[in-house]
Amino acid sequence: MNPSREASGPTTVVRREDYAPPAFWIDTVELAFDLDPVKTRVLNKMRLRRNPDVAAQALRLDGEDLNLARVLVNGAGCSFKLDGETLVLENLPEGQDPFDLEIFTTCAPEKNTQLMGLYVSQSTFFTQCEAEGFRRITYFLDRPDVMASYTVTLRADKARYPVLLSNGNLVEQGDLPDGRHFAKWVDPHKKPCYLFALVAGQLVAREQRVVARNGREHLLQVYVRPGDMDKTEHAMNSLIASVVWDEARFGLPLDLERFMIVATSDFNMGAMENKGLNIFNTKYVLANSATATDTDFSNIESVVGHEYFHNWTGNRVTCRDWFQLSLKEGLTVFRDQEFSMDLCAEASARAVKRIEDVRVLRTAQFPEDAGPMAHPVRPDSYVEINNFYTVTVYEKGAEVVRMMQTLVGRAGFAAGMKLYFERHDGSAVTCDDFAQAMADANPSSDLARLLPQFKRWYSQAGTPLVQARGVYDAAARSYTLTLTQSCAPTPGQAHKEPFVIPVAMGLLDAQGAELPLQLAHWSQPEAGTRSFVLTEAVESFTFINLDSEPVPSLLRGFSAPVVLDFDYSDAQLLGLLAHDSDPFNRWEAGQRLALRRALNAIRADGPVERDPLDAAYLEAMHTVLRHPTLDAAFKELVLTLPSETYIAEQLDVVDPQRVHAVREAMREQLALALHDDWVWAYETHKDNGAYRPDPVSTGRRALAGMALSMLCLAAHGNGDLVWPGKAYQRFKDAGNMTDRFNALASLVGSGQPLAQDALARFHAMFRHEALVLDKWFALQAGATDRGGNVLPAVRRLLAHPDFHLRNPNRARSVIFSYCSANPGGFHRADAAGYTFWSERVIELDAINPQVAARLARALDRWKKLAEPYRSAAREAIARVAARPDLSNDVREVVTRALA
Ligand code: 0A1
Ligand code: ZN
Repeated sequence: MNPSREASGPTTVVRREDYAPPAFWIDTVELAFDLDPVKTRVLNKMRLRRNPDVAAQALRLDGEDLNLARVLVNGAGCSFKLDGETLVLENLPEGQDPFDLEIFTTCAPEKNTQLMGLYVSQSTFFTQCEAEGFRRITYFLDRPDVMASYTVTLRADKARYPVLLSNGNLVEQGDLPDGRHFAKWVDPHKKPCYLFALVAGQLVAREQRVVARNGREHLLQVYVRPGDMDKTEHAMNSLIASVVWDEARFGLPLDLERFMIVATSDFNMGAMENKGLNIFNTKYVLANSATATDTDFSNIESVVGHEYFHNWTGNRVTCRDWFQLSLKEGLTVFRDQEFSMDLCAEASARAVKRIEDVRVLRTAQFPEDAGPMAHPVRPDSYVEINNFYTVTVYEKGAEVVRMMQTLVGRAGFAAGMKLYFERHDGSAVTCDDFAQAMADANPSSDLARLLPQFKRWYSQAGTPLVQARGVYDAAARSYTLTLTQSCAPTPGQAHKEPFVIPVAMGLLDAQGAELPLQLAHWSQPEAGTRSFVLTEAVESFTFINLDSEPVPSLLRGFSAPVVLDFDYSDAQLLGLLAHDSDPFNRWEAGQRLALRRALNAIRADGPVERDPLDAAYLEAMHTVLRHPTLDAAFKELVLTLPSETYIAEQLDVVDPQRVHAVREAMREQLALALHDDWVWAYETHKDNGAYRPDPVSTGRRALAGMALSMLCLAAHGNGDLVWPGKAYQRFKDAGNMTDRFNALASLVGSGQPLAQDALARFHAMFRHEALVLDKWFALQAGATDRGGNVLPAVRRLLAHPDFHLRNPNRARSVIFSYCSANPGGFHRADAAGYTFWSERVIELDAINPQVAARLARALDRWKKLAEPYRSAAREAIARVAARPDLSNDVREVVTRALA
């Protein structure tokens, strides 16, 4: 059992309103490490001083899982005590003079399976300190508003750990007796301890020197294990593009001589922005065309960008406390989204990126906002901060920043960023400080005018619902649009005040042509998309000079993170799908049409209809698929049905098996009814020549892959052997991983007998490529359930020699792919899926609470389930909650689920 767990006592709730500045500042830190997997020795020499603004009190230093050997104050022994794991020093020198505190501790990196603090992965040392991991390395004021200058000396066996890295600049290195060596690093920037990092091991680096606009030269490095060098080019290119973009778009230069990325295969999250020494999950670094898919390539670009952009938004200006997490995360996600969009050469590719981002928000964040873990973008309290690295803080936080940009314009937003850095560079601030800088830089904007109300996006949880109603007055030639906003209660927030909701919109005539907009008080009409700001619970807008009833295209580009309800007729949606000038709403119209059909079939009495789709819908999909000018990526998005998770969210009571059956029936019908179109789509999109991960060829591969999976699905229905044979051939001959994996997935997804052989071959081909094996596991655990066959397969996968529960990527590839991404396989009437879930949560919790707590969230929405699922899910959660030895992480999740 984890020793920190027994000592931790009753869980404490941390509240935002309790924030108090630290009683001491730490100005400098000198750390010396003698690295050893079994017992690493850490000497921590700090220079501290009392915070003159805070009443004199004892110094309380955070610690976790440390062995304390010695404490010296100004070089002499002193009295101290341990309060739980907190080191308390009461008799420190009085007055304002700085004093030295020296603490000597040891820790056991090899035993660190939580992957927080200092740990070992494949014989290499890594650290992870955000949010509260530094206290597992040494005693410290482990809070982001304490910013210090760091000097770090690493000592280790030279043969086993030839590369020794930490933040900042390498100032000295050399050999030591007994085959050991050392390296000394000085970080020129002050930082909070969560940005500290070290790495030591056998690594090689791809290097690139770049010259910034001001003529300064920088060294960029991507460190990996020696066999992985051939998979680093894309990450390096993404890094270079990030450096260039941040300077061009926001005038933010790289402020370091050296910027390093290091990849590790054992990592709880995607990556970490440690100052000058980013540590990445291998999944977001390593890629070549043979092992990585287009999705991998694009994720790498985003994550490399994301971590790099944190260098300003997060590191130069950091968070005062962890409640402000979205200050850096929401803003940095917004920045990485903009970066990826700006890298698109074509406007249509920008729209595709926007649709993909919104899809993530709606399938992951909207359910979070409606479930037991709902919290504001800036939470009010937490038990375990690790549980608040959420889609709300990240993705909804990014939407809040995006709305600010909508309200002040692109240039105004850049001005706001400039003012933010002028005011706050080098300090630890709050979400209010960011919003204030944006407003102050744009004094005549709607944002400045509405700032206090706008900030409700930070304080109120829940997804607002905007109901729109339109009335056409033929005599007056006017159209009155009435918008009503509301927001359902969330835990701890029964009542919500109205939000500031930017509504970008246009009006279309019956033929789909864009109409000029003219509000009654406007002297002349204006063409194209216009943004209106909804601030009241109910507001009406009257448009004039309209000869017939228009079709409104509302919330263009998804201008606010809300649910929009408008009673469109099928004909209106078909018109929007065919003609809307806004690609987002064009896609949205197709999704609404599909969703309506899915919900009708789910709500109907009796067994699931075989053919839930009507001729009009199928004809519309045929037209999109064959459209001469739409690009392939967009077609693939339109033809993809809303996910089971998204469909389920629209229902008050969810029978997951019925949702699954209906969606599968729709898919099969699409496959059969558009058979000839799929053949055409496959044949005309399948070959792209040499592999390039650009948006156009990525889109072509996506559409070809979808076509192949539809053709295999159709074959499953009609006994055809040709297409499974072609898919198998494609699987064997493919020139890149995207095509190979799509072919394999087509066989597996349609339950073809050839799938087993293909899976075996795939495993044999890639048995030494961990990230590819993750895909192999995930594909099987996420496969379409046929008669309950997935769970037994998943249990067999757990017993596979390549399955390692301790490796988070591998655990996710099997367990999460099943419990969180395969509703049809997971929600079983016999409750066996839930039993499996509870076993894994408990098992993982003893190893890695952070990963366990994420898994625990797979049953967040249990209250919506129909019987027998609902009672079975509650029992499974209660079984986990009954364990006396749970981590705070899992305890918080299951307690909230049962509340
Ligand atoms: N700040 C990182 C996310 C991150 C958070 C916690 C971690 O601990 C395991 C790791 C990474 C980001 O936003 O990329
Ligand atoms: Zn981040």
